[in-house]
Amino acid sequence: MSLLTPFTTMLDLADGVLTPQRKLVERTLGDMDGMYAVSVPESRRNEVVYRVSEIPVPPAEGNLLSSTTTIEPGTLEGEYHMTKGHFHAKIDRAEIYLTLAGEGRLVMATEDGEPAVEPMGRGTISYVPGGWAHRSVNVGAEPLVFLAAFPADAGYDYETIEEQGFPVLVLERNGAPEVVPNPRYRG
Ligand code: S6P
Ligand code: ZN
Repeated sequence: MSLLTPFTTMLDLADGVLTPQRKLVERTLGDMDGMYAVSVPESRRNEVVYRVSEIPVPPAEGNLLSSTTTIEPGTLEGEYHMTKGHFHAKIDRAEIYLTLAGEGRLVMATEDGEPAVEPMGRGTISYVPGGWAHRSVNVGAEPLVFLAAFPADAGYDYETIEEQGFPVLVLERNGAPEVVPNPRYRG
């Protein structure tokens, strides 16, 4: 068995920035066209919705991947800023989120379309069991920042969510978040 060398990363608890920064993915509203209830207007396509900083390790069974996600506050016509959401390609792989800053909702769904919504806030540890697709939604006025840890061989299945959506949406109604059925869900 070849061993990895131990290493340390610094995390800024307020904004999720990792030092050294190894792998950074930025998602704009344009990257997410088709995932919101309304289509993304040309004027907002370049707006960054969230950033994911990963601490890469080889995707072998037994290794642990970790990453921070920072979702900017805001909505697209009342639908809060959110991540794309995914099942894990190895669908039984679970995951833990530790929220560091901000206020959010963790929207989950099984392949059968059963939804679950859990609160995210500074200090919450969210457990995403295997078999549940997951999407994080920033419902606050500040960036939502969380640390994720999951098996390195989990992988990503984005296609299912791109095709079906989630069974529920989180919308801003009278200034507060409300979870409503997704009329466009195709599960
Ligand atoms: C990975 C974990 C998170 C997300 C990140 C962005 O398993 O769930 O690191 O990748 O929050 O979400 P998404 O859906 O764009 O990958
Ligand atoms: Zn995941």
